[in-house]
Amino acid sequence: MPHSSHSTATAAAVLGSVILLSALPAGAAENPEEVYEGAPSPISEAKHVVTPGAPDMTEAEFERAKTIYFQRCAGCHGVLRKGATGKPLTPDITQKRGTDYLKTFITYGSPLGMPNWGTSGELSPEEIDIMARYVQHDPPVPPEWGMKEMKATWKVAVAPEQRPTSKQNNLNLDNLFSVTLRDAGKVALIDGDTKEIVTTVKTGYAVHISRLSSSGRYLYVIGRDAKINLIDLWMDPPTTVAEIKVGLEARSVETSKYEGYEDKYAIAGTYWPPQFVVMNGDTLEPIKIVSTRGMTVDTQEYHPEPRVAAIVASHQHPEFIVNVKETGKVLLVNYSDLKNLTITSIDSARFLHDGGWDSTKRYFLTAANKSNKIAVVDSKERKLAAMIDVGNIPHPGRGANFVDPQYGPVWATSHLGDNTVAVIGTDPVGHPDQAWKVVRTLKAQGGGSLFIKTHPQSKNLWVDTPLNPDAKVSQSVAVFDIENLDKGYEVLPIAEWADLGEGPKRVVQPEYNKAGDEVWFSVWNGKEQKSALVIVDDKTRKLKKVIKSDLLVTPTGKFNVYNTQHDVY
Ligand code: DHE
Repeated sequence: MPHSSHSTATAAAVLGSVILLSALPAGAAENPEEVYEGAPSPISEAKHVVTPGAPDMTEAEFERAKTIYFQRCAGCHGVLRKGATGKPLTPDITQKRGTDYLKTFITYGSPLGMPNWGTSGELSPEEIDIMARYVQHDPPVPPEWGMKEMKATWKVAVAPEQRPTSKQNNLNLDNLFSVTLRDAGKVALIDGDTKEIVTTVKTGYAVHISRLSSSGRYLYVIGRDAKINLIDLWMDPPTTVAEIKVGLEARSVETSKYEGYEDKYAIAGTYWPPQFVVMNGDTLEPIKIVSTRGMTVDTQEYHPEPRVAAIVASHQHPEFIVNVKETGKVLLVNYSDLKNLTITSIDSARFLHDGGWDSTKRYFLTAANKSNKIAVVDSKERKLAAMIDVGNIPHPGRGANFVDPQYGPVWATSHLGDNTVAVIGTDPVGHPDQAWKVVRTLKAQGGGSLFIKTHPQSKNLWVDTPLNPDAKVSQSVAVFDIENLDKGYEVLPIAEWADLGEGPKRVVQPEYNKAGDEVWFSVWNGKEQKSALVIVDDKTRKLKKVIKSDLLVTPTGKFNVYNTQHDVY
């Protein structure tokens, strides 16, 4: 066995699995601040640290490593490197491994998911050397971000009383799509009827998700840098009316949907600092900040960095349902009395990530990804309904609800770590024997799946695989016939249809239009390369339209207004 592969295998065995999620398309190595001239990233505000026993680094090398770590590594390993989807990388572990060993590991990656940063060309040998030394030092701790910092970044560009009292544009808002233009620090609003780009709106860097207010008037967009834009869809064109930076790194935003609280509150969860904040829905004024630091569900040890992952709004109570990744707790945050706040804390398992509602919107199904489980929260009774064993690293996005011809109402997730789709019964009344059990396991194209989707009007179940190492698989999508699930899947060559030339061209995140007769895919290429959106006719599975434009830089998530507003998936 050649020396390098031997070292890689050993390194993988010791450091274990790390997930490829933070791997970006080639060309995505830019400093976020070059792209988005917003507030500095947490790492640039964290101090230079020198740790006994760790190899020397110049201040310039340390700065460079901080930036790389934050862009490429923190998503999986955590800012404090305590580990989550990726293994812990604290000096007590890394110093024992030593620089050469760590360099090999970073260069070649691991079969279990650590990207091959060296052999893929994404990091140079010099950068790998810097990173191998950097992780042997204590992690620099970024500053906290409290009410004072939030208020200092909070701007209301158009006060609620100055906003229009009726819709000023001719858009069919129900079928508008908010599309993340990841590396451009923007979203594109695309008319789902004409397929025209209506406008682009400058946002935070690498927007993660868009969500709608209960009425559908306001669009909330959150960047990885924790900047939120509140966009008024009634204006012509839709425009940012308020913004705030709620922390240094974030992934989730949601709005109050319970009767009587429509459009009243918004909530955002942050990765750093580990906390969430409840804001006024129409101004983003921060009202209440709650830390998530605390004990883990299993070993009941203190965790200094429990990051906020997915958040959904309850339809049963005036509550936000907040996934806390590292402690494995689901928090039901009751917003009916923010001064005397009630939070129900439900123990599930580590590390909570994404999830969505069952078709009745009573049960929230969410991935505890490194436990290979789906937790089911009964939002009505405010308790855990079930913990279900599924495949390797479930990653549902919001999941897919449909009626299985044999087992009745089900919800499905695909997986990052294997090629399976777990189909789970969700009807405890009509199908009690199947409820909260995996009723079928489908085999799709491969591992590296992030999102799965169907629509109540559709008979298709779409499974993407953007992080599969085989380009043929990452550039195509699998589609199952819901009425004939045993028949296997058809593969559609989405990236080939986009006809873009060079690049990774990952096909990511199926999203339906309002009618449920079209499904949209992003063909996510490098920042300097051409990307596109590909629209497929859902009935015929034939290409309907390719949207190409110089404006479409690195499109990833797409959020149809109606479907997002009403939790249709
Ligand atoms: Fe995501 C959803 C976190 C990498 C695109 N992503 C989510 C959610 C979380 C999350 C917590 C659920 C939010 C909610 O519902 O409230 N994502 C993370 C990470 O921590 C991670 C693993 C690593 C990182 O460094 O960010 C990560 N995500 C990615 C990507 O690489 C993707 C493909 C492109 C990107 O922007 O970085 C990506 N994530 C998305 C999208 C959604 C999402 C499109 C919403 C899907 C949906 O249909 O709801």
